[in-house]
Amino acid sequence: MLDRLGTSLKDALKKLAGKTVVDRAAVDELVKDLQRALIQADVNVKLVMALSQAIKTRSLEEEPPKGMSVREHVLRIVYQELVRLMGSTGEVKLGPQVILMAGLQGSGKTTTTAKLARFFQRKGLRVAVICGDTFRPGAYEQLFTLCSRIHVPCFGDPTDKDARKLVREGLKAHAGTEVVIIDTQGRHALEADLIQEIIDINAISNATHRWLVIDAALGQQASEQARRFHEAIDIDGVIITKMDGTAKGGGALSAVAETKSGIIFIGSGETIEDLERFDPDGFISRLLGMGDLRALVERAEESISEGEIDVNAMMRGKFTLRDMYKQLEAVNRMGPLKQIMSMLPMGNLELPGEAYDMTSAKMAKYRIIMDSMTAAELDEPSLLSSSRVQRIAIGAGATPDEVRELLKYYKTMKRALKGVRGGQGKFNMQRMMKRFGGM
Ligand SMILES: Nc1nc2c(ncn2[C@@H]2O[C@H](COP(=O)(O)OP(=O)(O)OP(=O)(O)O)[C@@H](O)[C@H]2O)c(=O)[nH]1
Ligand SMILES: [Mg+2]
Repeated sequence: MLDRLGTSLKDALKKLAGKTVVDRAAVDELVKDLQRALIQADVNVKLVMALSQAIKTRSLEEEPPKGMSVREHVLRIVYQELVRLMGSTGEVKLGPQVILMAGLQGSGKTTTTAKLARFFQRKGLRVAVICGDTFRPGAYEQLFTLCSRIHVPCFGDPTDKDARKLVREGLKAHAGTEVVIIDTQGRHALEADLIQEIIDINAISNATHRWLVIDAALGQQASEQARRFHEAIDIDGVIITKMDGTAKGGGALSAVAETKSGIIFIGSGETIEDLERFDPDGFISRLLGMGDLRALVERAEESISEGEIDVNAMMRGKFTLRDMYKQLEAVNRMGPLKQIMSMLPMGNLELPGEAYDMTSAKMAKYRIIMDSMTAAELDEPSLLSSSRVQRIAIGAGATPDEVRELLKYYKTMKRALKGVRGGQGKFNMQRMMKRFGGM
């Protein structure tokens, strides 16, 4: 979305490379590029002008800190001003809480409810959701389907038209669950009865948080919505969705930042994993191509914390299907390889397409197939006779060939690990896994 901004800034900053003094012409040129990119991203013109002025003044008047090149000096100022434009982030507590989701129709409330359930689940909290949407046809099925994939209980009743009652019952049903998320109905505009309903549900649920979901494609108009919902139920966090599908993301971000409602998460895709904690520093540093190692550390920590993969057993040559499953899970929790790469300083590095393939569709399929296996089979893959392969295929909605393909992949992995164990060359599996985990 703000990709173009990143690219044009990098080009502009290149022009400053090797310079010994900050000259007005170079800064002017850089600011002009920056303005063009920000306005294309739908950032409010007034904000853009204020930012341009600050960058110009500071670049020319502030003394570059000792040991800092002209390029670094300007880059630092551009970075600081952009971070300021993006505002601050709100706090997300990892404890018992009730979260009320609000937002207009199609903004992404239901999808985000499931993504948040996944987020808290990964942090080790028990999560449940309530479908408080009695307006949209199929609302309960949509939420139920998303949540059952991650084994999160979903309360609702598609035949009941009383959202207030559903919320009351849902809270009772989920009593004792640490995090309860309430999905609500959306309309194409802020109608009076919608506002009244959300006010009532807020009172009934005594919600700890009221989070507003906004579509990034709204651009600058996002501020109006943020303001109106804030007036009704005192929004304490905004989630901007569909950042992956619009060029106006900068507008939505800066407009919401200006209303002083903290942006807490960003939705960047349709899958349940496509939710990122919003962090202005990280966001801008990634945009400027400086890499965001912090975000990566967070993810890597989560993925390895369970310590599920017994590297030592693997080194001794014991590598079962269960180990492979855990491995795939770990990679899955880290998010698509492509996303991980973009967080690294060498974010532009191109990987061959096949490298990504294994992390997405196929990986999901393999996991489903392995879910149909018994514990004994996972521990002892040699048990897998052709009749068992047949049974597993049916259970997983796959073809026997797909099951055999997985077994072939498993054998290849096992052989590769044996090679590693044999100590051919300097490659050290344990060290590699550690590095992967410790990044
Ligand atoms: N690309 C992309 N699509 C998203 C994202 N978040 C949600 N969507 C899609 O947006 C559409 C609407 O999302 P929902 O979650 O149903 O929106 P909602 O706010 O619950 O809509 P109503 O229940 O009708 O008010 C769906 O097709 C989602 O898959 C995102 O971050 N990126
Ligand atoms: Mg919905």
